[in-house]
Amino acid sequence: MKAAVITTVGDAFAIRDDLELDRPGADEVLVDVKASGLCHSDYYVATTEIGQSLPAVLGHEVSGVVIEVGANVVGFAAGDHVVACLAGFCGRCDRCLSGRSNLCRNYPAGTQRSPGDRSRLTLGGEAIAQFSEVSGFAERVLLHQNNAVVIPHDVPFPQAAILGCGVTTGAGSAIRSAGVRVGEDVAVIGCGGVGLNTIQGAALAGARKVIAVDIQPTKLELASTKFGATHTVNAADQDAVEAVRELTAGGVDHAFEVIGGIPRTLEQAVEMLAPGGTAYIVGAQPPTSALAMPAANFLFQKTGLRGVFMGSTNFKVDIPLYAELYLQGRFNLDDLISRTIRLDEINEAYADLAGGNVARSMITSF
Ligand code: PAD
Ligand code: ZN
Repeated sequence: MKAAVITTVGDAFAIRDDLELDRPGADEVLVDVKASGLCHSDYYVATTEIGQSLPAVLGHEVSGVVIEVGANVVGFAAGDHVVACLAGFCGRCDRCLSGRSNLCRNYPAGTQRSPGDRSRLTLGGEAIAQFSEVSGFAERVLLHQNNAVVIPHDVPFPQAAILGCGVTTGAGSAIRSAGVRVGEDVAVIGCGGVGLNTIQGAALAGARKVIAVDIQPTKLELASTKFGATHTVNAADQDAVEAVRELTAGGVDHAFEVIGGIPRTLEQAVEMLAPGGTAYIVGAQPPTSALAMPAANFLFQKTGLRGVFMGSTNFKVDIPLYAELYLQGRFNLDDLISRTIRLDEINEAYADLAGGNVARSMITSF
């Protein structure tokens, strides 16, 4: 099988055609990949030392067609269109059984093969790490059934793929994690593939002001013309905190940091809150990233700071929901796809993402 492999942090993705993918185990679904999105998280893992086991096949934003299912798989059949989601769950713990699979106590082991079992992915007989239980920069993926969901045939594959991470994380952070309510004010710092979805999630939930903050005019334009931002702030030209406080007569109810790795923008998210507001850490933070903020401000401003993983999604519910809203014309997936590429163009496409030029590049040819 062909796939993009990372062997050393900081190296370019190497395209190889000699990987082996195992046959489906009892709970597994083998999928022919049709689209695979270039989320910033994979680039972050490829370029930052975070303890990821290597060599690995990265990629976690995938749609495709089921080829074969294991003996215990329920609800999937060959020919089904599916989306992968790394927010896997065991389905047996108290969290899962009380409808909060996003807080599964057995994540991620609950959907991994047991230690000692054959690795799902191998190269010359040696195990290759399956990043996020998906490894989507590949021709095929082998998923636990609790890392995949069936979607309608009429959602195009690139649009479907982004449901797996950019949408569940972005829109979910507004709708599920923050529970944005009608009339609340929201600021989103960072309008990439994830942040644009936070913006449209907040708009869908009925926010009054949805303020997009970025340093790229093209992203701000996209945020306001296609995704429901009511106001834009170019943080390269003005102080983001002052601008947001001015636009809202003193701060927002919810501020989302959707860039990652820059402690200053996280502080900005907290500083632009109204009394009682909450800031959310959505962007990925390296293990060394630390905040130094006056604790008393949280006390007297009654504010909070909260980490959000994958938009608190119960993805078996949320992905079909966003797919249906898309088919109804109420959720924009089309303008998230900046361009489609071949697997062997992955390094150039990530360089463009790092430059801030694209919302999402989608691999559609392998
Ligand atoms: P992206 O690179 O598409 O978007 C980042 C955006 O931030 C770009 O539009 C930049 O122009 C903008 N930006 C950069 N610097 C600044 C600044 N100083 N002020 C304002 N804007 C700025 O990334 P993405 O949307 O794919 O991902 C965003 C983050 O979310 C990234 O850290 C990724 O790893 C993380 C993520 N988290 C989860 C989760 O579960 N928490 C899931 C998926 C992705
Ligand atoms: Zn992602």
